[in-house]
Amino acid sequence: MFVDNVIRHPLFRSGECTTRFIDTTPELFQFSPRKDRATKLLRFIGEVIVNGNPEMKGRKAPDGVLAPAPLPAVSLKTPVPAGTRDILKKLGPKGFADWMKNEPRVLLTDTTMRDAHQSLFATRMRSKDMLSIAPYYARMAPNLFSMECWGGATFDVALRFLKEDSFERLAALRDHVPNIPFQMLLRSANAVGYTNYADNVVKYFVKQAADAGVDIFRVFDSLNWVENMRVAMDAVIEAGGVCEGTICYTGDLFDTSRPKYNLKYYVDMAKQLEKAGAHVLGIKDMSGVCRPRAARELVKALKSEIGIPLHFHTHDTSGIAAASVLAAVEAGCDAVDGALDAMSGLTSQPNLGSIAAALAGSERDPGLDLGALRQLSDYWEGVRRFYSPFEADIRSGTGDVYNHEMPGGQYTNLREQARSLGLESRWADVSKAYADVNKLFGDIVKVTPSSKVVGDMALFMVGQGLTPADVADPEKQIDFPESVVQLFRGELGYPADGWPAALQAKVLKGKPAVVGRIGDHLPPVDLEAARAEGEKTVGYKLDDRDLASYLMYPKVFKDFAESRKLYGDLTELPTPTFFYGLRENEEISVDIDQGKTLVIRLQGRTEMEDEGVVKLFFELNGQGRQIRVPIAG
Ligand code: 3PY
Ligand code: ZN
Repeated sequence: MFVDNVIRHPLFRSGECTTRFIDTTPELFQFSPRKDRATKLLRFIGEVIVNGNPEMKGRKAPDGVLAPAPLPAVSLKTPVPAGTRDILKKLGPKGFADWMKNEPRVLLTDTTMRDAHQSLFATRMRSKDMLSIAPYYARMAPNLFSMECWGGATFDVALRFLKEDSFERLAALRDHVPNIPFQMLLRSANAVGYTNYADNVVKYFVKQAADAGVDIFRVFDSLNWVENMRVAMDAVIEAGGVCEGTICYTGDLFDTSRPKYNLKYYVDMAKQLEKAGAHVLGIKDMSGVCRPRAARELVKALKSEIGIPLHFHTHDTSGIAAASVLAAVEAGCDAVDGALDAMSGLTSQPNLGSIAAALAGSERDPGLDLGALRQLSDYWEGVRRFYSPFEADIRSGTGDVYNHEMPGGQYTNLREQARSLGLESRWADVSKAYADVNKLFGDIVKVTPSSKVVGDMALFMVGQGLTPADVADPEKQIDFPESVVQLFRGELGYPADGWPAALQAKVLKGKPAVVGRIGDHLPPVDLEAARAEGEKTVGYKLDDRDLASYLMYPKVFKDFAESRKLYGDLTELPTPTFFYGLRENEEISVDIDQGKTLVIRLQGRTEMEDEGVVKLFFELNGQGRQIRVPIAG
């Protein structure tokens, strides 16, 4: 950069400069932000080429250069038509809920940008791949009920592993899609984290999410404890959002040996949620265990017992989830979730395009353009190839899900955790242990974060060779994982019937459990003090959204800020380059700052030079650039 400034300087060009030229020409040291960005990007790409993206450790990159995902043949000059969000804006949350109930068609949510990739490839989808297709959604699928595109694990993974700002993702998507409601998954008092936050932090976070573009908040509690949901639900209502108070479905309605999760359990909870102000009732079958018969009976019962519309969500881990969706639709469910075809099936949602086609022409025809859905799905098929190293090695649905009841969104992550502990070849044992832990814990709802604790314990048991009898044996000394101790202390709340007393005593080893809701014991966080502390940590001013991220994940946010300082904003890099680097002579273009494009080509490299450094030769917008990358030790 410095050399470029020298060469371009008029005095240097005139040949009239003296030996004092550098000392007397301070502007040589002023680098334009654009050039600085280019250097930072080259530094990142160089790092990936030489040392690999840390995310790829132990994974094999796809062979060959990956083709770009094909965009639909629709002009983006076409004006954005009015869509479902315009109805929401006009009617407000309550009127919108009434509208949902009165619609004869079934309304469809597309989960591709959140749950589908969370469940298929460990939440690794980058903003770039979402933002490229987003304006087409606005033009081609304005009648979608919503796009689930935020929350759940995406918040954390974006910051931690993709080095992206989740709020920036949301705001950019919002700019591209003004006409379809955005939906997020909110873990009540756990917000988008794995622990209970202070009530004022939850409220603050919800307000930022609503301001940045979330319209519909699917609020659930990982133990189905309505008391623990109220703060988040109130915050959503106060922020003007649609509050989808949600019951998490587990077990089997018709299994008389597990009467705990019977129809009455769900209807009672639904009534509590309606009373707590939910505009919509979510039925969240996170593991995909709600069989067609159960879906039909549940929807029928809820339809007759509560007055708010129903929204059904399931996963296709069993391979037959579409049957449950269709049963729910036939029983009168108002809205259902699916993932666009190329991102559906297995641990993801059932196939949205096929559901729409199956219902076309019926009285519940969702009214979507099937050709448009196909084109959007063609794009996703191309995108999915970018992420193949992150996919779990599963090829079919499995009835075993009815035994282990693992949430689809956890499946690939837990498999990943097992892999990192060297337990992947013992996956069958891990699944069996997961079911055993559920029984030991008293047959609980398993969804983030309670599911993570069950997963931690299952890995612990397999790793340590512990049987369920060992765990239950009061005489056998066990140092339980910290997350298990926290669970039994009541830090995530309580299941309706409490924890099994004997195991709780063994886990807590005499330590007291929290009485009541943990939020009642956590003092409010001084937000301005937290902002000051965060600013000191990262070395720059935090706006309200930064503060919300910092409050959720202080250490992750600090690491993210450091990555930004070193490499700049990486969002615009094509995904194959981000994960796999560039091959010799491969060329990419990266749009930075209002239509400014960098064309980057790798021309060549040296093998290792002295002191463990590799030199890379790039062409940047036609000019040669060298980057030296130390080989990581
Ligand atoms: C999440 O909380 O991330 C989930 O997807 C739960 O199903
Ligand atoms: Zn889900």
